[in-house]
Amino acid sequence: MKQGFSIAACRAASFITGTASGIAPTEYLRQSDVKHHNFPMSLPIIRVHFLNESRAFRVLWLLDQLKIDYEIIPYKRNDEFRAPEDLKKIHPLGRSPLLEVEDRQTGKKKILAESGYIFQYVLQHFDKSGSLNNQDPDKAEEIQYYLHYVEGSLQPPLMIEFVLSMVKKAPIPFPFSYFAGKVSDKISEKYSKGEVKNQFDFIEGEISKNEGYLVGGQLSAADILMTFPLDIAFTRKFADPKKYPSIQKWLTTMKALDSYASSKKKAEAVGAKF
Ligand SMILES: N[C@@H](CCC(=O)N[C@@H](CS)C(=O)NCC(=O)O)C(=O)O
Repeated sequence: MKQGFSIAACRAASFITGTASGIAPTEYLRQSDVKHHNFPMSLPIIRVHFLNESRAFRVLWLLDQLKIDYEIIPYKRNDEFRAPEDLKKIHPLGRSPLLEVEDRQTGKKKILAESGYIFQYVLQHFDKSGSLNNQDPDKAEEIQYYLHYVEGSLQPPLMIEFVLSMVKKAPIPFPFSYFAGKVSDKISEKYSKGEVKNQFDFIEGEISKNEGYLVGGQLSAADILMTFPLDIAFTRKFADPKKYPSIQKWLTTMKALDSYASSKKKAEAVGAKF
């Protein structure tokens, strides 16, 4: 079991680092730069392996905000709300988002996993003008921090709340359903509910002191990455929007971006639900 895991992990690492692909992404330019300057180089083909009703949406949104062309490869969740096995053919962990980057000249491909890493990669290689970064180095570091924070600290208690809510809805016969509900409430009360509050209080404070955005009073990649978990936490009632006016206002600002609407439209065109 342990060995199986480490083999999978090694395979995953080789997928992710995949420098053998021969792609030199640092040399790519934005499509607009390419058109404008008539450079012979072109952007790679970018495909987003997109699981329905998932955090993968924010990768589409990021690419749209940067005006980068991409293809969507859609996957539907199964009856257990899990990803289909097909996704494991792309990456051993079978999670979404996955970003496929194909060199137009050589046809070589690399697969990138992990939302924060995908964001970091896209920003580094395709946001040459730094439109979603910050000129101030300290602020740029804060953006990097959020790329780790979102999955490392914010998502875990939300995930626990989600799993506990599933336990409460599960078709378990009485009286087991009653005890399962009690245990779920206890875990939520002792850990995840308080931890969600802790995280939301922190984010509320950051947005209110940063003039309506997460970093430096302006839109950055951190905002696009963080929108999904905060929005879904309100929708699933893991946090009360009334207690977090700055987050609520920020969500409205974020959803008013043209790139939000255009990426959503592209996802809906391939059958995505939100
Ligand atoms: N930390 C990973 C998490 C990826 C992940 O768990 N994605 C979910 C979608 S929201 C998924 O693929 N779930 C499928 C499953 O659990 O079967 C990331 O940020 O990319």
